[in-house]
Amino acid sequence: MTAFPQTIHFIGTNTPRRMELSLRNLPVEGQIPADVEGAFFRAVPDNAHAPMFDDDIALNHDGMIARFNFDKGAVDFDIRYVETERYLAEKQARRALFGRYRNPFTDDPSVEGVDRTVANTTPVWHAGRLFMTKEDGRGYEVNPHTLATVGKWDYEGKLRSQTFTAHPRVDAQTGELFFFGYEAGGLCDPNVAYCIADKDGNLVKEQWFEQPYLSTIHDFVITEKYAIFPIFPTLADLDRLKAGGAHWAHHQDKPSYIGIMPRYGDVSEMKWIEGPVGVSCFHEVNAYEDGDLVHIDLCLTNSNAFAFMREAGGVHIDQRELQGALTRWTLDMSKADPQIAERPLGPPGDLCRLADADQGRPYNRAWYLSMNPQAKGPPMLGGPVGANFNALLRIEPGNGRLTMMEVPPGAGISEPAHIPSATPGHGGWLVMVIDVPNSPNPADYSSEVWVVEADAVENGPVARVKTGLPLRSQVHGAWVSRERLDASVHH
Ligand code: V55
Ligand code: FE
Repeated sequence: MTAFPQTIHFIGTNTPRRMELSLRNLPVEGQIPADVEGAFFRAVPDNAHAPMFDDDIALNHDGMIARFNFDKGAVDFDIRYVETERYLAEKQARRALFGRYRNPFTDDPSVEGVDRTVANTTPVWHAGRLFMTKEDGRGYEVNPHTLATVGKWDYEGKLRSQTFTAHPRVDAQTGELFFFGYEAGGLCDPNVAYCIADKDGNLVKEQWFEQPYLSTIHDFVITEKYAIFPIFPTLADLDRLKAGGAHWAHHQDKPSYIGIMPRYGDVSEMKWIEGPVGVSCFHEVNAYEDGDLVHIDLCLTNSNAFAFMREAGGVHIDQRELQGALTRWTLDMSKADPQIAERPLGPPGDLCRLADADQGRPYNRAWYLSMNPQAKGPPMLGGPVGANFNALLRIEPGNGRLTMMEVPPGAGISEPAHIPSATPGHGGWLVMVIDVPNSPNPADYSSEVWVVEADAVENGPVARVKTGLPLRSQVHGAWVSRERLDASVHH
């Protein structure tokens, strides 16, 4: 077998593990709260084969679906590959056949026309079904009980878009799924599909619009009235792809934009508002209306957070020199020509989470990951950008109140999921994976799941679930309650 390269995409918590396994009754320290009853799903990129190119990146690795099943205080762990068309083709060949991240011109000719998506970004639950998503293709449906791949999901043949975002938004009050797909008509197509599925999972609306440039639209946000598409100047180029180059290059000299339209409206009503130059954001926290004002809270940086997207654009900023802030952009929609008013809300960071009930509505708490300025030693290597976060922050955006959870020296934190509590007035719980080093060897660590009181993160975990294994880094995760799992379409 060919060796894996020793770059930031393959070391530390990005060390290839390539193991499908099931473990029952993991050791638990502390007490799992009764509210924590259901499954924590994680999307884990972990390439089954050594890559065709040594400059391969973690975003290009085969998606695995992992599950921590919390069953009345006991915890079981399972992880399996999503059996995408690409995974199955390479499994049969026993080697990589797909080349660079989102560049089909670098593939082995034997797989021309085979779907390239790796379904490695976000587990999405809607209307009794679980999907593994990646923004360059359609979602793959996965059986939430067996983790077997059911197949590609196209809304019973109704979906026209060839892509489905890894960041759809569910309105908790209506149960609707709001989603989009960019490059909707195929590679480097400027069209974006904006879609709504009703609470029962029927596709009820799909409209296409053109974006001002060919940007990577990783996330979007809704309010009660609006659908909002913040876009940033990290752009695709077909000629660069044909020459074997990168899909994305960051343009430090180009503006960002916000596209905003009524969420039940027509795409012809879209307003494009120019924003600051050169900035980047992968994840919005939330948005909501306050009279005519629309607040959009986002994890903003002064350049793209991925080194390979900066370098492809000739932007040379060291990862540690990146600057940013949790930022609020406010629009006054009573104006004919609304402008962005910007103010910082909190320290820089990413992988923000919200209570499901707060989606698109006035809210005053969110969680995200950041770097602890007082941490001892360097961050744990690994994760999508090559270094893991080591602080969990809880913020009250309305008043700036900030609390922090620390981890053991050298440990890394993956994105948490929020679990509501059945007790009135209780703020619920967070679950997340913490990778704790065992030795100075960056591949030698043990992964744990911590359960933390959501409104008292500074107290640390109430329970620690020990896998005894070094698990590979996830991208995003999702919590699904027992009630929802019991009512799932597949059993
Ligand atoms: C991101 C992740 C992706 C991707 C594009 O977090 C952007 C950002 C895991 O895959 O393909
Ligand atoms: Fe994301």
